[in-house]
Amino acid sequence: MTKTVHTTTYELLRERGMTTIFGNPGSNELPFLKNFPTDFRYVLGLHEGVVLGMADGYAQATGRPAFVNLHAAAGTGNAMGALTNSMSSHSPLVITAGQQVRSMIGLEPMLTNVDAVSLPRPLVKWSYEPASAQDVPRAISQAIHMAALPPQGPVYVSVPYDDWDAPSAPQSELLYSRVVSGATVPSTQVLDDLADRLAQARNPVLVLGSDVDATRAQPAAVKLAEKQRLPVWIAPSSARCPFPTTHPFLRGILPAGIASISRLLDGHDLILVVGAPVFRYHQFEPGVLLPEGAEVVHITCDPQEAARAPMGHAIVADIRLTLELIAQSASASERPKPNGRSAPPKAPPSGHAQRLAPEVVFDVLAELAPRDAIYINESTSTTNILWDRLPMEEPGSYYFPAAGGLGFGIPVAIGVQLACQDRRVIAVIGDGSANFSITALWTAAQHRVPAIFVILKNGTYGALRWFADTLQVEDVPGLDVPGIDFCSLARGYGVRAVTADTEQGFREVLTAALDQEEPILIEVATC
Ligand code: TZD
Ligand code: CA
Repeated sequence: MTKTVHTTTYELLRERGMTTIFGNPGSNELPFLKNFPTDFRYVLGLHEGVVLGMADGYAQATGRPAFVNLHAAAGTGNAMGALTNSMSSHSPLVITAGQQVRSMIGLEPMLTNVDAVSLPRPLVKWSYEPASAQDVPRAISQAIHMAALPPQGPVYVSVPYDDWDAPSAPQSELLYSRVVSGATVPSTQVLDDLADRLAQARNPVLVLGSDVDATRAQPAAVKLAEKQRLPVWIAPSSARCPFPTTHPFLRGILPAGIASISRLLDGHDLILVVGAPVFRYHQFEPGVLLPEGAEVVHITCDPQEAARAPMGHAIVADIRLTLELIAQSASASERPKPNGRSAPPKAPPSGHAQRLAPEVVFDVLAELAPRDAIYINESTSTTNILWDRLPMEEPGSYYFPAAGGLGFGIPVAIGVQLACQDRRVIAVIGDGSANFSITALWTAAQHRVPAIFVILKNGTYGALRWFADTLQVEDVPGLDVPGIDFCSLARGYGVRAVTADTEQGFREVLTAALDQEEPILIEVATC
């Protein structure tokens, strides 16, 4: 019997280990989802931003492509805010969307994805609508390889819904076991040249970014830093934790302004940036791009990152393999051991009653959470406090929205927790950010995903107040978010919820939460 496009596609996904589908269905997707195989799992998100966020967390935590199924143009549109982060974090996502039947697309009936291929651009690496039904399994196979090839990233395939019952192309099973490898290392000459520069540098420094964590290259980074006695900075706006935060050589996270970065890197003659853009700036701070006498060498998996940097030399290569080679061949340096950072200032006493200083929240987390806890950060005004205070030593311990798009925290925590069942996931989320994807709580409840959601409730868009100050703009409307009861919202979606407004209270609810195997939301009043 001839196989259908439907059967072949599910076999392909099964062979690829992609048996979890993150989605939100519509009429165009029902023919794909029919007779859903029992060895597959469908994770329903109630809004496509949530669907994409959950898949993003799952993809980042597993390092492998995650499968997403969205509803036509409307569902894709809802997912695109989250897609800004996925593109920047190099998250491997195979995003599919149902299209109207082929014979009607031109008539633009309801829920047509008009110009489907253009819609998700520029937030995907590759976008496609197969020219025939028979090409669908091959196109999905191409999408999986495109997502996984360096630099990893999201891809998009639009599939007309009458394609699924069509017979598949002969020998489609040849797709199942294809191996497409893309990891490359620099030539020996490039590596030797870099080793020489490092050995000869008077005062080199290492700046590490998210892709060091994404490729599990921390051990190589630690080995290189220790052998060459390099002080280490975490790259500005880093979306993952590339180096143990308790390591004595760590200086901290670089700020995201041109002038501040140059000030902090002043005095270094060689700045080796690995696994990050040069640089991911945020606030506009005019100044010199590079301190006097400094040279940048940039190792990245992303040709666009390499090409668009305004300074330095770049090497496009696999981050882990390259770092391992450099660490292996590096000589043991006689330079003095670098100074790390000093202990963070003591947490300020909680001023007025019933509100905690954010420092206290992070100190309590640092003390009570398991050492290998995974943190999701979407509390925008407390990011530096987090980096100062949380011990993060294991790979895959930290996730932050790489392009700054909010709505990340709750769904990404769920996706990461689904991927890492033996570690505790703790999401620290601002009371502004939480609303962009609050419906994700429902999925956490339905799948009993035991993530802990800590909502820092200061009643305002704190980061924007800081920005308003920096930009010297006054009387801006729309910066406060009073009157939201997160415990009621959580309970409405089926998630247990408690409040904490004293340090002791927070200790107690966190201890209890860490004992539970179900999701919980903790609303903490902060100043
Ligand atoms: N919308 C989206 C999708 N992404 C954004 N980044 C913003 C709006 C703008 N924005 C920021 O960049 S930070 C922020 C907003 C609204 C405030 C977040 O408030 P919060 O955290 O309560 O989550 P803080 O700690 O009070 O800043
Ligand atoms: Ca807030």
